[in-house]
Amino acid sequence: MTDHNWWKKSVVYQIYPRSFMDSNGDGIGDLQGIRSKLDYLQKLGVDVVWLSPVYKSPNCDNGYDISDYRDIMDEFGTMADWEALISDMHHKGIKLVMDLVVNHSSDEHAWFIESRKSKDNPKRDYYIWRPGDKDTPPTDWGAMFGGSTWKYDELTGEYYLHMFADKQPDLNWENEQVRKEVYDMMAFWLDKGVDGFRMDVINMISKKEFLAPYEDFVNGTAVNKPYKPNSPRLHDFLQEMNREVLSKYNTITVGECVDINAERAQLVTAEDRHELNMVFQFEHMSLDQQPGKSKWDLKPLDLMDLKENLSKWQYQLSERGWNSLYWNNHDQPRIVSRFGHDGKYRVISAKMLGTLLHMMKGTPYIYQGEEIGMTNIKFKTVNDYNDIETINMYNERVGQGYNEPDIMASIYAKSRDNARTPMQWNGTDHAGFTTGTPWLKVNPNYETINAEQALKDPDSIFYHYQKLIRLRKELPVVVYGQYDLIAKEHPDIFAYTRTLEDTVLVVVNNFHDKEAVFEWPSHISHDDADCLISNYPFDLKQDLSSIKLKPYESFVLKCR
Ligand code: TEU
Ligand code: CA
Repeated sequence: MTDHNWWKKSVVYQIYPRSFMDSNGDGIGDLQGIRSKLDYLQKLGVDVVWLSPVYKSPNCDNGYDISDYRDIMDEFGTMADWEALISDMHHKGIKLVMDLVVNHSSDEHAWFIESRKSKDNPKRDYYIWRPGDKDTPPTDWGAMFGGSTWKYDELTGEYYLHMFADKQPDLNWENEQVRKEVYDMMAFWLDKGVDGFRMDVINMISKKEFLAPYEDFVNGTAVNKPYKPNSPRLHDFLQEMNREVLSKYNTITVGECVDINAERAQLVTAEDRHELNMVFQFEHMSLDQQPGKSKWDLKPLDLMDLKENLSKWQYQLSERGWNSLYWNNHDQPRIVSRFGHDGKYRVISAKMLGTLLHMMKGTPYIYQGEEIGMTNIKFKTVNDYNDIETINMYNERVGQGYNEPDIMASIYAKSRDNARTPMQWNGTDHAGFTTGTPWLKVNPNYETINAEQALKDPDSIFYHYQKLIRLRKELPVVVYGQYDLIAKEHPDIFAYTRTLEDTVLVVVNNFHDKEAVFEWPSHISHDDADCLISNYPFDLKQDLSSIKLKPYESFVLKCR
């Protein structure tokens, strides 16, 4: 019988292909490189790989600007390489999720090249065009990578909408033909064997509510509203996509949703609504920024905020809907540098963070290098950075008179390139990532932090993650158990229970670099407690009613 809920029991590993493994010495990771590392992924035990975009792209945003949705980027290889990759993966029992980037395309996509040509081009309406004079954009909306969301195109004297870079024009989802093109393209990949999609900023696709119709601009009566993601029409589009494509295949789907709250996420992921399996949401990723400001405006994390936030999502999606669990992706800084300790307690704190996340209810995602505790990067000058968001912010803030050290401090904490330095495979030149010159410099700590070293050390973060993945497979309570926050008021400890029938897991994490005392909850018996995983040797014979925790100590006890 086909198991349609396999994605609830799965662990996903994200690969950012440009930085994973280079097979031909041009300094850029590629498909054959990934193929050569499948044994490594199998050893870790992950079920699914999510591959960031590998389609044809001029790379203004490293593949998130697609110029042909049905072909492979030359730098990454050929369609034959891709076919060999998916075939090898399937033989090893690993599923493949592709990135679906359909809020926008590249301005070099054939559709946009046509759309630009004239106001009556058949593809004009594939994108969002509005009249306006050269100095006054149609709305005052700001783009995610700085500046206005509107770019004036001399050719026809109109503006097109781009929520991200100006080389990423937004597709017009109100156009039925556009939606059909997208669904056909999805079927093309599903028929080639892909097992699902991660959908880039999928909750931004609907703009109708906020943007006056074209005619009103022409008549001079246009009234726009401030743009917000999550328009109600999102659900219509997702249900249509499900009906037209997804329901015909056995897939895993995860929608990247910026600024979504738990109530709306529940609507997107409730099984009876037939939209998506889960969303990738960002609330916990904004707890270390100043409220109302941008991610570059730093603020230390307060553990109480994190406990409250992650618990809210656990409770809200406990019965209806499903969570994804993550600390990292290609847009976020490295978690051990961010919420852990990347000096003396690097290994211990990375294990603690892994346990804290993987014992929760939901589908965990591991981002390449997280399993060996890779850290943030500090390049000396902005010239060593590649990321468009980082560079645009730098220029904008220099223009606004910020001082250089403050800007660099923001970059060190939050630049997306923290996640994008090449994967550290071994202690040889360029971390064994390439024999050439890497497209982005390798983190100099590769001599001590690398996969080869991790595989040799039975106490490594790698084997800790391997064990966390195995526990999920062995114990239904990890997949299905009810979540409850305990030690709620403790300022240093993040602890919770997972309960399924008569099994209770007690998950205890000291989040800080000092000792703390965990008082055992009186409603749970620890008489036959068994330790499933820990980051220091755990003594079961000690008095469990009050446990003294070392810095970043973490353990999971199974009780009944
Ligand atoms: O990211 C969505 C997004 O909103 C990002 O701008 C995110 O908020 C930011 O990177 C955090 O600093 C997705 C992709 O994951 C990202 O890589 C792309 O650049 C973006 O969409 C446009 O496709
Ligand atoms: Ca290469």
